[in-house]
Amino acid sequence: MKRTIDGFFKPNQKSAPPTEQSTEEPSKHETYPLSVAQFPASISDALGFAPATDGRLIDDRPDLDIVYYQPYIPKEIEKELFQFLRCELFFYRVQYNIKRGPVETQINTPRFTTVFGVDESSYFSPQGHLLDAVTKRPIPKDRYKCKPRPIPGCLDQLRKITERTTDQKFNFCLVNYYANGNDSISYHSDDERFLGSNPAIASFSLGARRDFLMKHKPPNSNQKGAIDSEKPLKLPLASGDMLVMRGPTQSNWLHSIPKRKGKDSDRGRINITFRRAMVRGGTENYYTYNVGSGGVFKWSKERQEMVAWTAGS
Ligand SMILES: O=C(O)CCC(=O)C(=O)O
Repeated sequence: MKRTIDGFFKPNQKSAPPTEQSTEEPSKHETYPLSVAQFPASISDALGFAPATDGRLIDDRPDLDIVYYQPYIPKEIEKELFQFLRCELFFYRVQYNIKRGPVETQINTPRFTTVFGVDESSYFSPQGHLLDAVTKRPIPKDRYKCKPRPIPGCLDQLRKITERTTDQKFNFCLVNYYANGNDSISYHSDDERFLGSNPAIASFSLGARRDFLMKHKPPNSNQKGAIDSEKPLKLPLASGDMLVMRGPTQSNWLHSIPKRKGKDSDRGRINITFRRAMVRGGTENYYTYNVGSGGVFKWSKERQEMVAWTAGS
């Protein structure tokens, strides 16, 4: 059913109606533990109206260049889109070890993560085969230690819309799921060399409102930490909002989603970022830290939480 513009401007619904199933084949791939459904027509059609508002430029601080859409996703589908992605995607709770001097510490990533895509040296054929970007032939078997995954159809639809809005090209989609206010991401910048200089990153928020804090890196320093005394810039990201961080932002600013108490802290939030990795190192890095080597988690409608998933469950 195609929606009309009149239908689209009907008053917002408080809660999402049950999602209709798409008639299109779900996305499947040998690297996926489960298939991923396509967007139902209700989401697909309304996405044609995105962005729902004009972006606001935030560039009033040194080295900051952000476009903030409040919202980007049409209000009519923001809840349904959140529920659809939480149900359809599979996630990981990644653990890894870091060595500080002689001491090895285990890091437990404090949120659920998943990732799709491959860097510029390769691409997926429509049949899902990884091909070399130059020769257009299957990649050598030893190109990657990880197993890159194609972006499933639903997220790829959002990627294409985002590319048109931002006039940028993206080959990676990272998804975070913050189950509640205890899940977080600490101050960091997405300034890895594999993203090239001045990378543009488009970042979507769905579900619970969470604060996005930003601090300028200490001037003339390679230090990772921010200046502690500085008051952070706070963007109260709401469901459907989208941020484009671009230009000198990543090389000069840190960002974080701190833990949250009180209002909205019992609700889940999805963050989707689209990025462009230029070289193989980016692919290895993203799969190591967003898929890892542990088990799969899937949303349970009965239990209303992410549960460990095993084949056949
Ligand atoms: O959840 C967010 O809005 C931020 C996510 C983020 O900073 C990241 O994935 O690098």
